[in-house]
Amino acid sequence: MKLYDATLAPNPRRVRIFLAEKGLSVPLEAVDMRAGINRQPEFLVKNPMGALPVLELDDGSCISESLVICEYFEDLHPEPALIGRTPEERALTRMWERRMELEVMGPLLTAFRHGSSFFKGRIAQVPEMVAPSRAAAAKRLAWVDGLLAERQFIAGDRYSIADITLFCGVDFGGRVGEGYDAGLKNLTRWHEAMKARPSAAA
Ligand SMILES: N[C@@H](CCC(=O)N[C@@H](CS)C(=O)NCC(=O)O)C(=O)O
Repeated sequence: MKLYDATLAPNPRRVRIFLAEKGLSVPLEAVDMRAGINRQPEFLVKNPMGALPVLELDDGSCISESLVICEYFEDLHPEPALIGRTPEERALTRMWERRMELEVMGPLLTAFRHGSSFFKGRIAQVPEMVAPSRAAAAKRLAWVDGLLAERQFIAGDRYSIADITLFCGVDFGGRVGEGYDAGLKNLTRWHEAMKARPSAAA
């Protein structure tokens, strides 16, 4: 088994942090996104989307989509539960994870993709998408800040994959000029707590 990885990219980091929280270690193979190795025919056989991460199993089959890879490891190693122990816990965690991925990380990464020089020539950039995507991310982050006034973690009172997804999104945003409003005190407190976890080094 090995995980095709890219150190600075937020989606592969979701899986690395998930593994670290589980106490698991999987061999990593770095893929040079800048050189476009993930878009070469050899890589597209592993993931036709040309995206990272990809988990290659010993029989050669390949699993992509960060969330699905994490679900696979939760199935193999249920403890500590990062998705949930009961159907209800799992449903609620997945609901929050999807919200963090689709409603927060999504617009944040869209703003980055359409505004950054890294993506110049890699995608058809539409500069007009930057401002509304940024505004959408900011609105959602203000909402999350309000939620975090009354709870310690995104899905409630236990750390979960929803925290991992949001953490990878906002941490990456901060590194690429898409940071959030410093006035969001609850979000800042939560972010500092996430950074302090040993898994944040992954
Ligand atoms: N939905 C996918 C998204 C994967 C994705 O977009 N990965 C980015 C890195 S964060 C990527 O590989 N982009 C390829 C490129 O920009 O060439 C997942 O959750 O794994």
